[in-house]
Parts: sequence; structure tokens; C-alpha cells
Amino acid sequence: TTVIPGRTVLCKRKPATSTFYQEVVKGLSAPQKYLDSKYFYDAEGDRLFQQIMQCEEYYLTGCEMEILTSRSAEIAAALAQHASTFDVVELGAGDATKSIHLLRQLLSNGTDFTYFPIDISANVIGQLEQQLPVTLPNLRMKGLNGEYFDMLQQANTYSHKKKVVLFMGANIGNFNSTAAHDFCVELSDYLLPGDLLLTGFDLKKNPQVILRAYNDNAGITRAFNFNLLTRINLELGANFDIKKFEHYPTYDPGTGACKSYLISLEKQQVQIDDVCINFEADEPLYMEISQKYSLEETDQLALATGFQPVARFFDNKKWFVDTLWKR
Ligand code: AVJ
Repeated sequence: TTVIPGRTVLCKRKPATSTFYQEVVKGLSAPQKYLDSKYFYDAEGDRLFQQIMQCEEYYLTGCEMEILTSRSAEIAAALAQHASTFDVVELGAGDATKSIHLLRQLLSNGTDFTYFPIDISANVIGQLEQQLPVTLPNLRMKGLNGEYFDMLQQANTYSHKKKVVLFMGANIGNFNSTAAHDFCVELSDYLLPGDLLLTGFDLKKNPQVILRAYNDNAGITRAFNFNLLTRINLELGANFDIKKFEHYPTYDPGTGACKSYLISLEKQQVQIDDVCINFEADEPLYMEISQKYSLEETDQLALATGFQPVARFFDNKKWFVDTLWKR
């Protein structure tokens, strides 16, 4: 065990065996270099993302929070209208600070359900299992730690009721259009006719507003991107020099693709284990997409992947939408 000030890291002898290592090397060996944004979320990444959600520029969290605090009664009514009994499964539950409002509403309506929060972070699920029963003593819950579809499968073995799946926080934005389509198709394979899906989409809006949300003044989003390089250094023994990269956030109002890159400031080599990666000066490393949607595009996505759009819930500015789809 190597202890680096502020961070404890287990340096594995054979990083070559981990999926993390394989995916990183694959992305950095591609003609257009990329890293998968799902790897942003180590302990430090979780902390930085919490800070992003507090940023004045990052409007998404506030908008969806407004939807959940002010429209939970309507959402619960819509769920009841479309499903008589159900269990609730949440993909990427995190700390459940938004969904808790809906859960509370369902409990106060006397809805009989079990809540299955799914998260890739064991840490997050552990905390949730400690905290939620304190806040909502009447809640029946079972936390599931793992990949979305594996855990959805598990939830299906615990529960034979109709499912209401929550996929909030605009997490779907981290897929490009093709990947979002494939994800919804696969999700629908794990569901049964009549199951419901509540998804959070960040909507297309003034491009400056969007770009600012991914380029905050305090530089937290920049740090969030750089943290993945640091994580690769710490966990995979790489030697990225983050001073030799620059954060480059972009938004294309035509396609709704908000992408962030790290740009290599000079010709350089980076060593990861026994692999050597060459960067040209000004070469981009693609870090993340946060796709923005129009309402029509959310409907098209539903219809193309075996769902029927049944309701929409907005914040007052209509910057964000939680869509309810029926399988
Ligand atoms: C957690 C995927 C919704 O894309 O807006 C925030 C992640 N990245 N700032 C997003 C993120 C940079 C966030 N999601």
C-alpha cells in the first residue's frame, strides 16, 4: 500500500489485469484519443462533482431539484395512474437528494413499494443504506452496488412487481446519440410491458448558459477533468504531467453536443505501465459528452427504443425535463 498525502491508493502489482487499465490504454491508443467519463468518479471525483453541483454556473442540479421538490405530487399521481403497484429502481442513485422527495411523496400517499438504489460506488450505496432509513423510517429499501444492468437483473430477482426506473441527473447526457439509443434498447430488454421510466434530460437552451456550466469560473470542472489523469497516475502508475494539458470545453448548439477535451500543450510522451503514449502538440484528448436534447428528440428517442412518452415534468425556466415513458 502506497500512501500519498491526502489519498490512499492500493498500487496493484498487475494493473494490466484491470478493466480500468485496459479501457484507458484502449482509449489512449485510439487515433482520436479518449477516456471514458464513467472513470471520473473516484473519491476525489465524487467530491469535485459535489462541488460542481454547488457551482452557480451549473444550473442542472437546481433545475431538477426544483422539479422534484415542486412536482413530486404530480409525478406520484402519474405513476399511480399508469401502474397500480410497483417497486422503484434508481440507476446511479448517488446520495438520492433529488429522488428522496418523490420517495417521501409515495410514502405519504401510502404507496406500498420497495426502493432499489443502484450505484457503481460501494461507498455511495453504503452511505445511502445508513442514511435513508433515518430520513425516511418507513421506507423499504435494498441497495445494489454494481453496473446498471447486472443490478437491474438482481432487482428483478428480488421483486416481481412492475418497475418504475429512475434515471435522473441528466446522466443519459453522458452517452452520445448512438450510445443513448443502445442504452434505452438494452434497458427496455430488462423491463416488461407496462414498466415505467423517469429520465432527466438537460434541454437545449442559450449556448452561453450551457458552455458556462461546463467552464465554471472557480475552475472546478477543469479540476474534475484533470482528476482523471491524476487517478490514472495514482492507480495505474502513469506519469501524466497535468501542467502540460489545458481544459477545452465546447458546446455545439446545432447538435446539442457539449464536449470537453484536454489539449496537449506540447509534443510529449506519457508512460502507463509498459505502454508509451505519444501526444502531438495541440492534440485533443476527448474526456466527456453531456448531450443536450430538444423535447422532440426525447420523444424520438422513446419511440425508437420501445417506449411510449406519457408525461413531462419541467422546472419553471423549462431548462430541464424529467420525462415519464412507458415500456
Ligand atoms: C453527471 C453526467 C450529469 O454531464 O452534466 C458535470 C457530469 N461533467 N460537469 C453532466 C459533469 C462536468 C454531469 N452528469
